[in-house]
Amino acid sequence: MATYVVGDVQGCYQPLQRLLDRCHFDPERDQLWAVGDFVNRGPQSADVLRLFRTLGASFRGVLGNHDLHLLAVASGTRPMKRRDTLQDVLDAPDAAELLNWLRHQPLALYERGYLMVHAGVVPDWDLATTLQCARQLEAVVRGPDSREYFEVMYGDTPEAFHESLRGWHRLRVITNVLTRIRFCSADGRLDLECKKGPSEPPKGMLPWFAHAHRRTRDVPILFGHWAAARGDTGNSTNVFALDTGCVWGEQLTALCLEDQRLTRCECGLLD
Ligand SMILES: [Mn+2]
Repeated sequence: MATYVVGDVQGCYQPLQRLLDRCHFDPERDQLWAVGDFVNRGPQSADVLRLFRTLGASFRGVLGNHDLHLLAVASGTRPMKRRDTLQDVLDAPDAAELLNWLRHQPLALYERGYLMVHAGVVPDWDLATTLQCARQLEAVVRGPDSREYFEVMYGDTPEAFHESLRGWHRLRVITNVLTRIRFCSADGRLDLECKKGPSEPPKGMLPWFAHAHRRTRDVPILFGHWAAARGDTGNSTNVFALDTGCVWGEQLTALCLEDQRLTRCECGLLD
């Protein structure tokens, strides 16, 4: 039995298939985990969702910012953006099943000693706080108030999480931490603008995983979202950056948890 954790697939169904072939992935025996952003920008979002859903108990995944965006668009609260490639999901004969499956995926997962999130965590969050915050957001995404939430989900404020935050503000900053963070300050202020690599932080900021006092530093963390990191977290250990820019013409990465080996597959969308 092996567990393969893949980076941001973003609708790149064919590279995903090639990667799984290369790993000799067997759904009867192995598990596939995905760090979020299953959909968008790539050509076959519906096929990716269908594959993941079909895997049933052999699949674990967390939602990314593009997955939440798809749910917002599908709920009718947000228009499609110019570069979105989500129409194949909305037009799919099984759209309702795919979207219902998607909205029941978690925002953070702790399993077999690994924490999996799409983007990251702030220094002040320990494992319990991270999971608690994720559960609060999941309840809303799955619940009767989800359309109301999707209307207020977008935005970069509040710039930091505080335990005293309530309501939509609290949920929005939780969303931004779990699905959008790259750089933050030591006291947890988010920079949601800079998309450069971890070695080029804005002034007063560090990559979220590089803060020395980060409360999750003893928990191995699997994450995606940061294509410019190219899988490289510098001197930071115990963090696994799995987005290697497949949808941008680079590579899709799978980490095997049992032997820590990386398998990569060229994007090759054009072949
Ligand atoms: Mn992302």
